[in-house]
Formats: sequence, C-alpha cells, structure tokens
Amino acid sequence: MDDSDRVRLSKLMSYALRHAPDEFGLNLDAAGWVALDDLIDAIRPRLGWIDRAAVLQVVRLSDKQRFAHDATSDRIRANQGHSLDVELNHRVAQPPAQLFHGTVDRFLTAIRREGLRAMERHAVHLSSDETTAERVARRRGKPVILTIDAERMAADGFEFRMTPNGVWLVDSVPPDYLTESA
Ligand code: HQG
Repeated sequence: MDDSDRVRLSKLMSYALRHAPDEFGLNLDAAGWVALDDLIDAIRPRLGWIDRAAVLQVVRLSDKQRFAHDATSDRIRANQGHSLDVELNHRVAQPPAQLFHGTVDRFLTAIRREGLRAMERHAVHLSSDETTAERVARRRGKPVILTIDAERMAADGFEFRMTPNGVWLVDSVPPDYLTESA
C-alpha cells in the first residue's frame, strides 16, 4: 500500500465512521464503534484491495490518530470529527491558558459577530500550538490565527475536552474570548 492508497482508504474510513455509516450499511453503536470486519466488507466494493492489515496500518500511521481500535482489533471508531450524534467520552480536562484556531479571511466577519461555532462537526476544534492551527487553516487558504483565552473560558465554566491526539474540543467560543493575531 503506497501513500496515496493509504490516504484514499483513510478518507473512506473517515467518511464512513464520521458522517455516513448508513451509506455503507453500517450501524455504529452509541460511542461510534463498529466491527472492524463489517467496516472492511462495507468499503470493499469501493476499494477491492482493502484488508485487515491495510486498515490497521491506516490506524497506526494516521498523523492525527484519526481512528482507534480496541485491544483485540475487533472494533474500530473515529476518534473525532463526527457529524453524527456519538458519545465519544473524551476526557474533560483543564486546558492550557491559550489555545489556537486557524481559519481564513472570508469567515472572519461571521466569527467576529458570533464567535467560533462547531459548524458541521460536534465541537469547535482547537490546538495547543500555532503551527497546527496554521496547517488546519491552510486547507482553505491563507491562514488567520485566532488566540483563545482558554483560561478565562474555563474559569467562566466552559467545558473543554481533549482527544487522544491532543485536539481540544469545546462547544463554542464566544467572540469575547478571541484575539486575532496581527
Ligand atoms: C469556520 C481536520 C463562519 C472555522 C483539521 C473553519 C482539524 C466559522 C470552518 C479538524 C464560524 C469549519 C477541524 C462562524 C467557525 N462563521 N465560519 N461562526 N466558526 N468557522 O473543518 O477547525 O483531517 O469543521 O474557522 O486538521 O477547520 O478531519 O473545522 O474554517 O483538526 O481529521 O468554519 O479537521 O482534521 O471547518 O478543522 P471544520 P476546522 P481531519
């Protein structure tokens, strides 16, 4: 499996496990888990060469730990990014004083007015370093980095969760907690 095969498989797995299990005939449980063998059978019509080893390799090599499997590799789920209603049970945690979010110019008017919203996802995704925020933003254009006063948000009662790969999640960020870097 070369890099481009792995990316194709990873994108199909993300799509099936985060957004469209129905389209693949899959039933996720309440926490987003599905049998690994069922996932393989569901993707095979679109990717004939898929097998257990390939899926496990995608899980292992994902730069962002997008997926997790259980100890016996019987079940798999996406770690974050769902548009479906799943209960991921990520740990509530005390965030660092500042967190970062990378976005682009064309969203700024709306963000200044209404703050950061989860949009198609379950939560707003934040990172603890500017480099990651910049990489996220670059998917869409020239990065604009927003600094979030996470310390004050936490003090004001906002609940932060951390995913296994260190992405910070929060329901929303009101404009008052945001600063745009020059
Ligand atoms: C913007 C990828 C208008 C927000 C990445 C962003 C990340 C608003 C876009 C992960 C807004 C949502 C998450 C508002 C926020 N008005 N636009 N009020 N509030 N936005 O993709 O943070 O490859 O859902 O700035 O690497 O870009 O999927 O979120 O531009 O870690 O694993 O609306 O997705 O990871 O976009 O990216 P997204 P994101 P994966």
